[in-house]
Order: sequence, then C-alpha cells, then structure tokens
Amino acid sequence: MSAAASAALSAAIVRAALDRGADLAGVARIDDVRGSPSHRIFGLLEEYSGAGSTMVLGRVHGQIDWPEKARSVIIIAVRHPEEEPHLDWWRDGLSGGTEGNRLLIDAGAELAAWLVAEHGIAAGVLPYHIEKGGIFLKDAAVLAGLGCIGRNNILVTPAYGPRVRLRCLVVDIELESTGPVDFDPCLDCDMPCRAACPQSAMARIVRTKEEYGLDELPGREGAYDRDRCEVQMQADVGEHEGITRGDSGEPGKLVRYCRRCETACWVGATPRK
Ligand code: B12
Ligand code: SF4
Ligand code: SF4
Repeated sequence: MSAAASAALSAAIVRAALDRGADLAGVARIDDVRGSPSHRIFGLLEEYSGAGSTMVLGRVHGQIDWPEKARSVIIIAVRHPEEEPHLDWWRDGLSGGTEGNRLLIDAGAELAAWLVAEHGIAAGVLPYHIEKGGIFLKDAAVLAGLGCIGRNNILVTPAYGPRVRLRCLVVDIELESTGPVDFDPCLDCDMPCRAACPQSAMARIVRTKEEYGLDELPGREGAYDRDRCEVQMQADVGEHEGITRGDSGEPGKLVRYCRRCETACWVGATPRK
C-alpha cells in the first residue's frame, strides 16, 4: 500500500472509531510502541503485584506478549468526565469492571467488526492487563497523537485532559501513524495534579536516568512512586461500598479508586458553574 493510501486508511479508521463510541482515536506503528519508554523500562522495574495487575502462572518478570503478526496499533479513548464519576467505579459482577470500560469494549468490538466488513482486515482487541497479553496503553496513545504524558504520569489530551480511559486493537498491516502531536501543557504549570495527591506519590524523585538509562521515566522525570499510589488504591478498596453482584444476589464491592491527580488537572476540565 502506498504511504498516501495507508494514511487515508488510518484517517478512515479514526473516523470509524469515533462513529462507534470512541471520543478519541489514533494509530501507531507497533515497532514504535515496542521501543517506547514503558515497554523498555518494564523488565528493569521491581516486580509489581498490586492493583491493575493480575496473577498468570508461568509468566516471566517483564514479559510482554507482542502479537506475532501485528504491525499497527489502533488506540481508542472514552472520556470519563468528573460529573459522570460512575463511569470509573469498579463493580464486582459487572462485565468489564466499570461502565466506562464497557463502553470501550463495545466500541473496540464494533470497530473490529467494521474493519473486517469494510476492509477485510482482521483486528485483535488486546486485554487491559499486561499479564494477559496487554500492552502499555499510555505510550501507544502518545505515539498515536492523542496527547502527552503529563507530570501526573498519565496521558493528558487537549480536549479532555487526563480524564480518558484507553484500549487498543492490533492489525497485521502497516498503517501510517497519526502522531505524535506537539502538545505539552505541563511546561509552565504549577502542578496542582501533584499537590492533590493524598499520598504525595509525586513529591520526590524516586527513579533516575542513571539507574534506567532512560529520559522518559514514571512521572516524566522519575517522580511517580507506584508504591505510594498503591497504598491509596488499597485504602480505596478498604472503603468500598457493599453491593449485590449482578443478578446472582451474592454480596460484592463497589470501589471508587482515587483519581485526584487526574481531576486536579485544568486541561480539558468542564468549567464549574
Ligand atoms: C498497573 C496499572 C496501575 C497501577 C500501577 C501504575 C504504574 N504506573 O506503575 C496502579 C494501580 C497504581 C495504577 C494507578 C492509576 N491508574 Co493505572 N494502570 C495500570 C496499567 C494496567 C499498566 C500501567 C503500568 O504498569 N505502567 C508502566 C510503568 C512501567 O510505567 P509508568 O509508571 O506508567 O510510567 C511510564 C509513562 O509515564 C511513560 N512516559 C513518561 N514520559 C513519556 C514520554 C513519552 C513520549 C512516552 C511515549 C512515554 C512516557 O514512561 C514511563 C516509564 O518509564 C494501565 C493499563 C495499560 N494496559 O496500560 C492502567 C492505566 C495507566 N491507569 C490508568 C488510570 C486512570 C489510573 C489511576 C488514575 C487510577 C484510576 N482511578 O483508574 C491511577 C493514576 C496513577 C498515576 N498518576 O500514574 C489509565 C490511564 C488513563 C490516562 N489518562 O492515561 C490506564 C491507561 C488504564 C485505563 N483504563 O485506561 N495503575
Ligand atoms: S495539572 Fe495538568 S497540565 Fe499541570 S502539570 Fe499536572 S498534568 Fe500537566
Ligand atoms: S491516583 Fe491518587 S494516590 Fe495515585 S498518584 Fe494519583 S492522586 Fe496520588
């Protein structure tokens, strides 16, 4: 496929994703994603088994399962505005975990169906967990042009700030990348995102370029402390609300995980009345 045809297909994919429920979408080359900071540092970091990870027997520390034939990554985002907090609540018994994830799963499935029907392209939707075959979604989103990594260590988008959730599909054809973009709202910002953290998880440098041989560290310059953040996640689990799981009638939990570093960011925030 010529570069022009490939760029036109990437643009058509983005439009199709937006028509199917995504609020943002983009395309990145798998080789760029493979070489991105999170994928490079993952095996060098200490093993992590807290929230957001899952146990899979037989896995080696740092293992990432790149789908063999995949050449391009399609990344989709669904916005999670502060005034719709329920999109982000984790509920036992809810397929996908949160209502927002459900929207992402549905948009991904519809986009995959469109790719086959319109272009004869088979797409695989990757899981959320790295241990189950997922990849690092923030890096893929930056490379696809959705935004930049903020000083709060998450993706900040021009339209919605950090208030988005991500998912990706892979395809085995080479597509033109839709990113990255020249966007960095953090440069002159006095960092309310870091000040808002109840665990001061971004208050000091905990990883250095010398240790990891990488400029792009967690929290950009090494200031994000995953262990402190995890303390908050466990506190949030402790403060869960008791609910009934789906239709089963069994007791379950509803957890409202902390997102203060996200909601304190002014970029893309809905103006308060
Ligand atoms: C495990 C996990 C967690 C764990 C560990 C987090 C961690 N960062 O280590 C815990 C439970 C603590 C956690 C917390 C949160 N998480 Co979380 N988490 C994940 C998960 C599954 C993997 C992330 C991970 O391990 N990162 C890798 C480690 C190696 O690095 P890192 O700390 O992220 O730092 C890297 C980047 O910042 C990057 N980077 C830095 N500068 C630059 C520059 C460029 C150009 C590039 C390309 C990259 C880059 O390189 C760093 C590594 O050197 C992803 C989903 C996924 N499959 O990607 C969601 C995910 C990252 N989490 C998400 C969210 C929203 C949260 C929370 C707000 C909690 C919540 N309410 O959901 C907090 C935010 C914490 C923070 N400020 O970073 C969203 C982020 C959305 C967004 N806007 O970016 C994701 C993508 C899930 C989703 N549903 O969409 N999370
Ligand atoms: S508040 Fe937003 S713009 Fe400011 S440093 Fe934090 S992430 Fe960047
Ligand atoms: S999610 Fe909460 S505890 Fe974790 S870094 Fe953000 S503000 Fe701090």
